[in-house]
Amino acid sequence: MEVRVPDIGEFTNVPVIEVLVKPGDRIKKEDPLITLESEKASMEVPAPSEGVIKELRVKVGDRVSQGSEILVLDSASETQFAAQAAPQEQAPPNQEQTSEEVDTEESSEVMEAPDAPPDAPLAPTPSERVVELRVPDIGDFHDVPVIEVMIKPGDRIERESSLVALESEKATMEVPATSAGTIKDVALKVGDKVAKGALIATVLSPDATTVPTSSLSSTQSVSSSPSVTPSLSTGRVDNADATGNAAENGGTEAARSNGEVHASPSIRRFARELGVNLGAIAASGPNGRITRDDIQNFVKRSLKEGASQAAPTNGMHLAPWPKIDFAQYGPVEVTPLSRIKKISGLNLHRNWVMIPHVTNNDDADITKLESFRQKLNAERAKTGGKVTILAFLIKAAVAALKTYPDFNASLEGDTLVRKKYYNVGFAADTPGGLMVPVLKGADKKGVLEIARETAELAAKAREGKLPLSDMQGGTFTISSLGGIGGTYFTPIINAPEVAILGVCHSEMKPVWNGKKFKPRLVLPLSLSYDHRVIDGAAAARFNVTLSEVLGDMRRAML
Ligand code: CAO
Repeated sequence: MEVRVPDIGEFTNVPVIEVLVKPGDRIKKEDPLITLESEKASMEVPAPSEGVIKELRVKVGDRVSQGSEILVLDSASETQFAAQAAPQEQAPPNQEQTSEEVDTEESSEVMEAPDAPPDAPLAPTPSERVVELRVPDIGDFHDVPVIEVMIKPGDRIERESSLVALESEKATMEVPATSAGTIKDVALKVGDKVAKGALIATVLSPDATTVPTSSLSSTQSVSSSPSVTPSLSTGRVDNADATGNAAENGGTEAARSNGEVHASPSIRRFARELGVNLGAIAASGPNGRITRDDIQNFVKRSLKEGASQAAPTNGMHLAPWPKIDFAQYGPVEVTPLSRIKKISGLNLHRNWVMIPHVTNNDDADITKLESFRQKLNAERAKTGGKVTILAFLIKAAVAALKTYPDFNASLEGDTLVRKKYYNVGFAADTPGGLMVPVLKGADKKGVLEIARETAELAAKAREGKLPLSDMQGGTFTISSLGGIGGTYFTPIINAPEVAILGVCHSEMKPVWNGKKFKPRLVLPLSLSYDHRVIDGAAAARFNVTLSEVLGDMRRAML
């Protein structure tokens, strides 16, 4: 069946601001399909019947009137769907639940309000008068439950500030103030049921002019339509700036969280179900409207932050990061971190915090290897293509990884995934920051080929031309600072790998051979490993094996 825009009263050419369904979605009768927003009201068009969405005929930004096509619904599967859906259908949230949620929210707002009004009732000054704020004509609705009270005695409100939210089966409505001033008394509480004319609050108003409740007439025609769910967002849509400014100028959190937000009824309902304060969410929708995605992203982020805070601090109550104005002690230069630093920083931080690192240091005697390398480079001087120690390190590391497969692995929960391929990443120092190109299939390549490829990859990294594919699939990483200096350091494991080899500058050192000290070229090795996977003994053995191979590269052929 073709689903069309029902009678939406006087509204024509109303923009579609949200499409809440997509082809393939199974929907129930009354599920919201799209949200329309005129200057005066937000409206959700509900499904006239249950079924499966076949095709959408509108997109965000389209303008529609009564009779415009919205989508094609396959209601043929209705019976089957109804049969499947029936047992899962949840009872609508009872009033008690809703009240509890909002009550909790409210009481915390009251507790947090820094300038809670004194208990004594507010009295009008000579220039003020007491104005009663009442529920306006809300169309066909009677006995509508109050689901949010957005004001409390002492609050300063603007004309059009939201006072209370009402929610019938068909609509969520926010009632705006018809007069500005200071709230004297609030006559309603969450859970009360109201109809037209019910007293909401009294306000001490310096304002002689009070907007008559009939200013909401444009919305009444919407709400009188049985097939749409309007939101009486008149005040919010028209006065978004004024409300925002009021909050900035010292409005309480409660006022900000309720007055500024702009969201459709189903989005408000969704937020309430998840216990999310809409005031805390950055809106990405048109006209500053909060979308379902905004809420989902907010919840995901909150869960992630909660988890990442809970794991490392483990109840240790870390002190907040010191905030110091460094310029007070002398001149400073402020530079934002590069994009690469920001990305690698996040990964390094996670890996450092989440992996129990241990580093095993050892020395390799590379005297013979270095003389061979120099001979090799002398021979190749004419053809070019220098071989650095890195190529031998990669070759030797593969030999050690084959001997100790747990180092060429990843931890997935309680399972160790040992990889039968050897892709060795190496840290490259680039102008933008640290990058880790990956040399694929290192076990199948000779030292010369490895030297050529690592030089090419490092050059691409420094030029910022390294494709993502050249940074993926690593099984083990080498971080060589040998060309720069240092003795030992603690490299951070490149998760989801379980070990990383740090290499520093080789030095000639006197080494005792059992009879006398002999000058040997010693290469310092620092192997960091994930202690959840690798024991200290295994790490020591790995380093011994690696040193033996570097001491005699013929072992790499075994
Ligand atoms: N001992 C002594 N000399 C060494 C050495 C070592 N362990 N390793 C390299 N060298 C020498 C090289 O032989 C070369 O000397 P010659 O020019 O005389 O031959 C010189 O140092 C420069 O080498 P290189 O750094 O250009 O080449 P490489 O293959 O050794 O390393 C690369 C390539 C990409 C790993 C390196 O350039 C680099 O970026 N290293 C920094 C890695 C890094 O930042 N790690 C930290 C990560 S954690 O923050």
